[in-house]
Formats: sequence, structure tokens, C-alpha cells
Amino acid sequence: MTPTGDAATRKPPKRIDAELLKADFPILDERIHGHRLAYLDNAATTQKPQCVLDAMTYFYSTEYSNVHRGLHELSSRATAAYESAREIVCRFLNARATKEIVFVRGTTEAVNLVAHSYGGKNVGSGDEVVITTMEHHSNIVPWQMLCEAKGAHLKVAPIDDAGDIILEDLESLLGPRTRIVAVAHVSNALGTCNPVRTIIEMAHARGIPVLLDGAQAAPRMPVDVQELDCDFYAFSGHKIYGPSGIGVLYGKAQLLESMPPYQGGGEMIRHVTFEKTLYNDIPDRFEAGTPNITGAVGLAVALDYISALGLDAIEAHEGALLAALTEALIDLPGVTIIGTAKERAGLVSFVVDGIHPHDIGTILDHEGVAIRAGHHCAQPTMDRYSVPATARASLGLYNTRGDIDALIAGMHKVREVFL
Ligand code: 7TS
Repeated sequence: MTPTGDAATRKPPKRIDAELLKADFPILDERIHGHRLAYLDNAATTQKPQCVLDAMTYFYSTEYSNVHRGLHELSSRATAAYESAREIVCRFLNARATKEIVFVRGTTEAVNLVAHSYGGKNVGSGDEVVITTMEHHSNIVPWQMLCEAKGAHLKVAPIDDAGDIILEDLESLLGPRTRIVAVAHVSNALGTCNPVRTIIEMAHARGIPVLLDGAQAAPRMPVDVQELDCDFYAFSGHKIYGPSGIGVLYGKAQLLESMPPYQGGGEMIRHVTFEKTLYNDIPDRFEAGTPNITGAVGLAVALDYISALGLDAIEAHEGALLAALTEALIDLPGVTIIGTAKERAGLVSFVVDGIHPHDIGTILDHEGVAIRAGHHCAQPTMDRYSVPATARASLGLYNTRGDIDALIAGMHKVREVFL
């Protein structure tokens, strides 16, 4: 039968051939204690493809200068490269305009910027900020500092035993004094993929803006800020196959335009006298000082790289690996998975009866398997499950079934050593 209509013209879904893609990442060739590296610490940071390394070297070798300043040729090249990186980020998030994209150091700085600037202006004594139990410290502490300074209250939406936000409880925290809701899109400690569309609708119904911490979501699923209708979205370059020291804050233009500067210095001004300084338009108003120019260039290439692979293909690839990884871990005696939410992405946190997570991490390292053990900068989440730490295996686009097999073989070694 001849296919008709959509089916005839639809492109076949792209597939990730992770074994092939490993060749793009030179560091994955490293031998670790005599073993082939199985890098399963992607939630902490991802490795970089050769195209990102090359683009940064090329930029430093042929185009590098400071941006938005000099009249000379190299300054024009550098400015063009930096602003073209902003366009690539804008397209990646499907933002409405490049002025909605602010380059920052990473997710941490993005949240601090919003807490200081938006929070500084809009949060007062007796007001409330709503977060959830599963936040990374960088989406807790800046709000805590703001609340302390302003006499405001930090309200924390609880999560259930599986690691899902209890939505009715979150909704009941939203009131006339709530000034902002800040939530992880995907949790770095539990892997929960939160129902952010529902949360945004709940908040917007009461006129409350929402910041999404996209540090773990942006590298592993398509993100469309217009479709989500979030007010702010933050992510880090180093977790999305780009360089460290660069990240992105997306903000709706109307909100960013209403916000005062975060830091003062060069670049963020229009005119300075000792009596008064006029601030620049967005996004420059939030980019005081010489930015991480080469970082932005590298980030743009990383975003182009993963966009060419397809974020939906990466999501499907990691989803299949996550299912296999979860199944294999559950089969091991004494293993408890911390975080069994309805929707999960990218990572598994687990504990093993009688063995400290740090010991798991150390033995696995000797087998060439890199995971993270600790509280994952989410101590309140650890407290919620009454564990001091977990072992965490987190996935990236270059991970294969072979990497999971190496982890499971390593876990058998761990048991031999400690039990
Ligand atoms: N938010 C989430 C959800 C994160 O996972 C992280 C970093 C951050 C914010 C902070 O990002 P940064 O780039 O500004 O540091 N998470 C981790 C982790 O899970 N292991 O190491 C860093």
C-alpha cells in the first residue's frame, strides 16, 4: 500500500547512534584506571564535542577582541560572533526576541539576578516566594537571602514519597502575597520531570510570574518558552555540552524591561555622571562588564550541535537508557531508588543497604565508571527521604547500553568489596 497524506511526507524520526557520537567527544577516549570511560555524571557537567573546542580555538585565533566597544575590525568580528550566539540561543528556546536573552555565568547567576533585580523591586515585607522541596541550592538560597533582607516568607511546596510535587499543596500556597514561583523543570537529585505547564497555569491564574530552573531540562528535551509561557527560564552552558562560565537567563521582555540592573559597571549604562547614571536597554542592562565572549561562542555551537541531532531524539535516547538503567538497578539486591516520579528524565539516584554512596562512587571510579555521590546540592531533598546522600548516575547523549552494563558490572564489584 502506498502511504498517503502526512505519513508520506513525514521525515523518519532521527535516532541517536551514541556509539558513533562518542567519537565527537575526545575526552571519552581517556582510559580511567585502565578502563574505557563510562561517563555517567552528566547532571554535574557534560563533556564537550570537538566542534565546540574547535570553535573556541578558531574564535580566539581569528576573531577575538572585546565586544560592543572598538571600531576596529576584530571588535566587529567579536561583536558579530557574540550577538549571533544570542540569536542562536533565542532560536533554541523559541524566545520572541534576542533582547529576551541575557548571558550570565550559569543557572546560579540567573536565579540570583532574578532574585536581586525582580525580587528586590517586587518583594516586600510580608510577601511570599514559593519554591518546592526538590530544588537545587541555587534555587533556594538566593530566595532565602531575598526573603531575609525583605522580611518576606519562603513557602515550600511539598513532594510525595515518589518525588512528585503535591500540586494541590502547591496551589494552596499561591495567594495574594505570592510574588514569584521558582521551580526546577527537571530535578537534579530525583530526576522528576515536573508538570511545569500546570504550575505555570496555576500561578498565572493569580497573576504570579514563574521562573523555571532548566539546568537539567534544557540539555535533554525540547524547550519552547513561548509554549510553556514561563516568565523566566535559566540554564547552564556546561551542562548542555558547552563551556563552563556561560549560561542563559531568558526573561519575557516586558518583565526584564521593568527590572533594575543586577550589577553596575561598563556595558550596562547609557550615560554616566557622578550625579546620575542612565541604564542601558535590555539585555545589555544585565550584562555589566566584559562578558564571557568565547563562552557564548562555544555555547552557540553546542546548541547547534544538539539541535542538529534533535532534542526529541536525545529525549527518546535518554528515555530508553533511563528505563534500562532503572530496571537493571532495581534487580540488584539492596538497592533503593530515590525518586520514582511519574515522569522522570536523565538520571537515577539510589542507595544500597549497608554501603555508603561515597564508597559506591570510589569503587565505580576504579572500574572506569564516573558517577556522583553526595547530596547533589539538594540537602532539603535528601532530608525529605532521610538519607545523607545518594549515588547518582546521570545520562548524556553519548551514553550507550555498554555504559550501563559497565555501571552494573561495577555495582557487582561494589557488593563483593563491601558485603
Ligand atoms: N539547578 C539545577 C537543577 C542543577 O542541577 C544545577 C547544578 C544548578 C541549578 C546550578 O547550576 P550551575 O551551573 O549554576 O552550577 N547541578 C549540579 C549537580 O547536580 N551536580 O553538580 C552540579
